[in-house]
Amino acid sequence: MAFDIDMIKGVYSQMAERVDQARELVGRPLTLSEKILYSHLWDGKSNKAFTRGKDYVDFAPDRIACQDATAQMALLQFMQAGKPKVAVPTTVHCDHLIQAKSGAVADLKVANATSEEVFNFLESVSNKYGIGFWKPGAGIIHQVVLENYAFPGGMMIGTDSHTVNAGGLGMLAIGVGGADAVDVMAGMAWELKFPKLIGVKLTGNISGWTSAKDVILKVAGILTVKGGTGAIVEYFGEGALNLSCTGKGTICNMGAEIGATTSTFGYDASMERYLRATDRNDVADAANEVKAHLTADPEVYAQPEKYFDEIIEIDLNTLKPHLNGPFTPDLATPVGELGKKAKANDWPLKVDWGLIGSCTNSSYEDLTRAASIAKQAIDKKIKSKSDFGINPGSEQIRFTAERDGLLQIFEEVGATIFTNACGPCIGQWDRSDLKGDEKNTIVHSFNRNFSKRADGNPNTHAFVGSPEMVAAIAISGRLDFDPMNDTLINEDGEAVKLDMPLGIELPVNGFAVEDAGFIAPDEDGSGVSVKVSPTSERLQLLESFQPIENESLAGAKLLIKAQGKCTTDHISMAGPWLRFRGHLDNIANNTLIGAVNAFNQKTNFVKNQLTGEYMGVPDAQRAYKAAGIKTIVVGDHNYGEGSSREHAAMQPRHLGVAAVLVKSFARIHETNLKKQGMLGLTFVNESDYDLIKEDDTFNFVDIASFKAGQALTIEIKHADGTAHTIQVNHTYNDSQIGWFRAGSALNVIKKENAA
Ligand code: MIC
Ligand code: SF4
Repeated sequence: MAFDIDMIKGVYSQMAERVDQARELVGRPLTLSEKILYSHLWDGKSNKAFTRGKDYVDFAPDRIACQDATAQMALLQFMQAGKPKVAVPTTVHCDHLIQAKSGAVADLKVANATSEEVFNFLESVSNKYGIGFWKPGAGIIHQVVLENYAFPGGMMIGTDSHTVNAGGLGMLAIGVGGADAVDVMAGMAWELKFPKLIGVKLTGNISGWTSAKDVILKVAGILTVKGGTGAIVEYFGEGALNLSCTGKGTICNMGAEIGATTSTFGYDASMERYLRATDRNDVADAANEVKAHLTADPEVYAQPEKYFDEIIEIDLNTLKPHLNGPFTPDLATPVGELGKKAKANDWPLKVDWGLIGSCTNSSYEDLTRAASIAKQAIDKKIKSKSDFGINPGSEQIRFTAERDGLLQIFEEVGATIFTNACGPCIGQWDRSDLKGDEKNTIVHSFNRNFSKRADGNPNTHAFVGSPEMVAAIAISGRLDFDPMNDTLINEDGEAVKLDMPLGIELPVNGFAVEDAGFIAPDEDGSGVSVKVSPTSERLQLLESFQPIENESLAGAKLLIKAQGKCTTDHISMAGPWLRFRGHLDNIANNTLIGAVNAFNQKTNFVKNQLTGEYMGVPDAQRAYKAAGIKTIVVGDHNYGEGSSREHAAMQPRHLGVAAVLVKSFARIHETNLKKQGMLGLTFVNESDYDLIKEDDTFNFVDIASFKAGQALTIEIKHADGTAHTIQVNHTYNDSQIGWFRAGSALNVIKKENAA
């Protein structure tokens, strides 16, 4: 039986009425995305047809998922909200804090010891507030959610950008910062700008070496890392029907890499099969009863150009396998063409590691397809030239894969089976084959490949591909290997070719597991005490942020002008810093250390305007803070791309940064800044970015009349006595301006609860 089946049935029981009403209001057939959005309005019934990309709308998500690295801050905030229990079903998953080193058993033991305090904290807070707890080793949040909680037509938010994975099961699942999750946990509405809609029509059929992963690698190449911003991507067409449910999950998962709010697919037979295979006949039966509402109206897919803001068509018959990278997930290259490109760009051709796993590609089907390649290597006597690492997506997948002999195949080619956790995907990887920062190449089936992400080495060139392609490339040891055309020399000196991969969608003998790793909360958790040691270096209770007063903004200094890509990994690095995710002051010591200073092209080396000295960004910022001077951060396009981590907003806020002024923002990060009571601003004229000099001081001329829909004016004073006055845009609505005035959104909740 499924978790929370009554909640799911409740959603379905209202769906018909709400969808019909919305259709009438909008006056035309509806896309699936619109059906889910309109059936999850906070006010219940809709009374207005919303304008996409413009109207802020209050929604009522059905559930929340958090992972250990973001849950700490989310729950520390929730603890301040003064509520006895979470208002909607919520789960916490321990997956980010487990380092991959020697193998699952040993690594898990080490993680349980080193992060004991954090895991205990999360378990006890979960128990106290009625939150389901998935312990370390249970699996990666998004696979566990897909296996247990996702349901067609539902709406979920999660404190992780890849929450969107659940679109594979026909949900609208959206990544948010912890403060957004706290609103919903506290029984309040969740606000989102009504998204634009991108339709992706899939024609033909996937076959051979091409896989679901290649669909999203291709889409990423078309839309780039910011092309999906503010939009939901809805996939449809005969090609969609022929993809497995977990394959759809892979496609939706990596929608985070194009900045999309989320991605989804209409309910179909593949989803029904998956629900039944994961012991949720009850959900499948309930979904079947409201089937028509769990996909778009037929007119929409017949003439998509009339209903979507943008249409992309991909012919799966001709789609080639891709490898994307290095350093950005949208640099898409068909496999056969990569050798030339690598040589031209001086990317190392020798591949040192192949890593299979991550929330994106760690399903049973993924493991079978990759294993079918590994098995050929054994049978055809090809010795793997690279090291191999595997992270299964969940204990259920791992247990089943072991029973079915898949893990043994990987081990036979020399792979290390790591814990069912994020591992190298989030820099939790003790990589021992490199001495220093050598230039090298790795291939993986993850979603992100930003600089330093997997191993902290800026010279590691990481390429993203499907698990089976990763297996083939790793076995060959060469980035320019094309398994569809090239041969490999085996141990007998013969030239042999790899046959195309074969996968098994769902285990023939069903899934099995002994201990899935779930701990249900107490019915009444009021007696549970949550302790945070005042001397802990891992956890710190939060103090309310003080509002940023208008006067304090006069004479604000430039902290850093960041150049080029500035993702949340650059603003608040993961890897070794994950250990401080529950301690704001300690993690603030990594603030913006990865951002490139536009004035000297160095990282973590900025001028402290008070002394003229160059120093690390956090050090300079702490000096401004001590002097009571507010600062601003200037950035390029898509600032804050990547993760949902609100640390990227809370740390600068904690250290006294008042405003972030950029060419454009990634959605989640912009909201996170607003939630924490900061100013997130964009240049009206992008070229004004070039006006900013190293010694600049800023005056927020008209901040006293900060209003929705009205640009602000900033005076930039240069050291030579000259000045410029520029206009900056913002997207704050009235209640978000209220957060700024109160110091944070949480301060507003606290005030309301106290009243
Ligand atoms: C990621 O993939 O970058 C993470 C780590 O899962 C993040 C969340 C985090 O920073 O904890 C995400 O994608 O939101
Ligand atoms: Fe974990 Fe990587 Fe997925 Fe983020 S993208 S949830 S780090 S597996």
